[in-house]
Amino acid sequence: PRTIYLKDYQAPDYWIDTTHLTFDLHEDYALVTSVLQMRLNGEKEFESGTLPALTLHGEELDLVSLHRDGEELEGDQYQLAKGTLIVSVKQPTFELQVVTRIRPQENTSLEGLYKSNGMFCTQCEAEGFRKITYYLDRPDVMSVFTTKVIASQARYPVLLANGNAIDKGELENDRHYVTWEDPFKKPSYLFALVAGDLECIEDRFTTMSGRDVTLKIFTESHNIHKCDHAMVSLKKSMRWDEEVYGREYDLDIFMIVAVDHFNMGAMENKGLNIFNSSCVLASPETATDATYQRIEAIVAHEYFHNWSGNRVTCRDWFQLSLKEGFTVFRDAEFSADMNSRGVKRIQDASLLRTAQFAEDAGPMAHPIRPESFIEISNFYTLTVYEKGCEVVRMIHTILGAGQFRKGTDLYFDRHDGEAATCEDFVKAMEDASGVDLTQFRHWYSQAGTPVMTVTDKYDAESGDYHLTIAQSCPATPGQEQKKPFHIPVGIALLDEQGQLLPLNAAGDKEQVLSIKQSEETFVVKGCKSKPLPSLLRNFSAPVRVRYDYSKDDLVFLMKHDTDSFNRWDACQRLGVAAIEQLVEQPQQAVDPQLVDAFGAVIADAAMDKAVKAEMLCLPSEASLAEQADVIQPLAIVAARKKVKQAIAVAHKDALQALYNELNHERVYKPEAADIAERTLKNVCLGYLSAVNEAECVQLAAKQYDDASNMTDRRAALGCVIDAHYRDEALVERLLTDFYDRYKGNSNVMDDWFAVQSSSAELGTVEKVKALMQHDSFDSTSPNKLRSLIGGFTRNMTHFHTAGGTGYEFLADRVIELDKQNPQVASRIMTPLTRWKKFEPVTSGLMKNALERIKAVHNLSTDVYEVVNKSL
Ligand code: HT7
Ligand code: ZN
Repeated sequence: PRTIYLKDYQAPDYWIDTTHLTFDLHEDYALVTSVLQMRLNGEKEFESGTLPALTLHGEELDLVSLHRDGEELEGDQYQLAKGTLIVSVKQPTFELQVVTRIRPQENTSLEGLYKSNGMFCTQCEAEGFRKITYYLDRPDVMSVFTTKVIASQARYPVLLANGNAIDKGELENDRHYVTWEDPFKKPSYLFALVAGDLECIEDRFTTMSGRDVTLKIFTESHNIHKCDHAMVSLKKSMRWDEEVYGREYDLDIFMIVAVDHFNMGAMENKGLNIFNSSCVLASPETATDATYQRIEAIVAHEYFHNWSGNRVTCRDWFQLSLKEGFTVFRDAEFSADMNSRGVKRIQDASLLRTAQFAEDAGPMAHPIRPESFIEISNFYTLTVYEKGCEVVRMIHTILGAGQFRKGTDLYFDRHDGEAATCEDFVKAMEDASGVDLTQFRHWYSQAGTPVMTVTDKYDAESGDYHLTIAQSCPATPGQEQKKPFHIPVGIALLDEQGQLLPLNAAGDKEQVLSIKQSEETFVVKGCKSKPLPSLLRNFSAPVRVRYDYSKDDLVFLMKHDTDSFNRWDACQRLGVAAIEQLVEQPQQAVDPQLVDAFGAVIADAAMDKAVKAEMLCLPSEASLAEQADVIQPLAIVAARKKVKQAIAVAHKDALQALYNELNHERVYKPEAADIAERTLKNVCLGYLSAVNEAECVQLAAKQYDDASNMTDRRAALGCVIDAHYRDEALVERLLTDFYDRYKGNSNVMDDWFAVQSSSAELGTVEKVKALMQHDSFDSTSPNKLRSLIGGFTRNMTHFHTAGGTGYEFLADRVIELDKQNPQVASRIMTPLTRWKKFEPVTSGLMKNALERIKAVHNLSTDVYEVVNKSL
């Protein structure tokens, strides 16, 4: 496999002004006719008098015929080489007609045109369009598309593609057609087609300039009652993008289609978003609060791409974070405005610190704008998306909201209808604000998580307080030395009463420092006693902070800090310290200071319930593993469990009282205040089920039986499964009951598999193997694979079980799956790539599993890249 480098980027030799596609869909094949108006790229220099050959991308295609300006081409005028069709050219502008035959029914990779539950659908990002027809399948080639879809009327009454429907009619043999025209130029990765027996809900939206837009959400008829939340979310997103970014929708119709077999969450195809059904469908009985919020966020994300991604797209795939990082930032701000801002920040920072920091410290570490790749699908990463979002957020913090908005306006105006780069985005920000972002650009080119080491000194005589911030960044593959970053660091100082001190002559009590040197000192005058610093407030930069907080300091911050992120972070630090202590010395007692501090949080009636629920969650096993120098999986599980049990036993009465207070019946609404109450109630239930008493597990069972919504039922099921007091008959009863209730609902069944495979109590490798044989398991469904196999890889107890059987099992699945769906195979093996961080015996077993994968012939580029970079 070939490595592709950013530095080698070259503009294309030809443009495609218009693309006319005709899809003739049949049960065992599809015929695709593509008519392209081609034009030489006049801005490039070619040897005088010659026209370069046209090299089109194409994979897994049967070429049926090829015409240039109406003339059928013979074998000496074109060449089929691996992955390309090379055509000789006679004129600078010409028409090319290509007819290909493809087999969507046999397409298990879910890239290109494929079938899911009997319907045809497409996934073209990043390089799937080349599995449909020969094309310049690169994002800088933008074309105006017209698409005619022909299929059986009885089997596929609904025929959709991008843009507006301009023609439809009936044909012989019960066939019909619809023609769609998308007036906006777009790259091939935004192409979409759907043909199926679908129903839709319909609504309307009036844009800020008064245009009327039709909104439709399509799904199989049995799910039609589960689309309302997605529709409400869509309308909220459309209004928000007008109000916050001044961006208006541009077509007459916006459609969403839910499909069951999908490699990722959703796809922003122009005017025709295709969604994993798990990211659209919700009803109170079948979806949890978390699912409701996820749907709202993903609907918004894909809708926001209409500007950040579609109207302004990416020049090449190295610029992926240009659209993804920016759009994640947009959807995060939207969710913060719709729900609890503080909690959204905690959740996002927590994901970043747990999973993205791990990626940045692993063998696949890359900058948000990678410099090379073998397989672009491997670079749809937490780094490109979530760290990319943090980089945009830092620009927002440095510029301020007003200047940032001027920057985005300029960016959209300047590059509308173009394929842009990350550099274009930063330049627009600079030009609009006058702020120099020269040094800030290192965030785009350097990988790794910077470490900020903070020390301080107080001079009682002068009242001067010195805060020194030093930064460094660990080496990452291919990048030994790093230049200092421009880091915005939010700070405040707390006095002995917990009040915020003025930081400067203007009396500001909070400030964002712009740290640019390897070491900088910041002085605050007039402090009557040594203040306590609150650092990196609101998680103002994606860095690790090292400051020697005592436990008393952390307890103080938990109580007094006005920044909810830092209150939560203090709680996490205290939890990490207590658990790490037990990892090293398992016989020791649980830190009583931690137990008391958690008791104070439980008792704090004034605290925001949503934040309180977050604060009461101990650091996850994954986050503890990320922070460990050497991961000892079973010791982490045992230590965390011991701490949870100690808190639960010490505060059982208070937890029970809080649970009772919150446990009242009401009509289900996925609104912030209600979600906060349910979350906190279920956190209490989680602690209570860590108490080794029958009445505690009975309480969870009662909640399960009485539940009127999925949030409460699912939480209770998890509590019973992992309860300290073991009642295996009850576990069995509830798992069977859950199955019987929801077996007709594929998305809920995903969770039924995940709750078992990820359980420390149930999820043995034997159990997972048995579940793979279950009637409801479908090995062609990425959702099922992610639930069952992915759930198992997150199961620290059994995945890392002695002897390495968990690793062997995963290696077998990766090898098997690679032939069927390389994208899912390569993602699912991620946990093995972290082998170097584990204690030696475990590490060796993980490495063996990777070596076994590496030895397989004909690996996909996806798995090849990950396995080779990991070893
Ligand atoms: N832009 C979309 C990316 C995506 C994707 C990438 C590779 C393979 C399958 C895929 N499905 C969707 C999703 C997004 O970020 O909005
Ligand atoms: Zn996206």
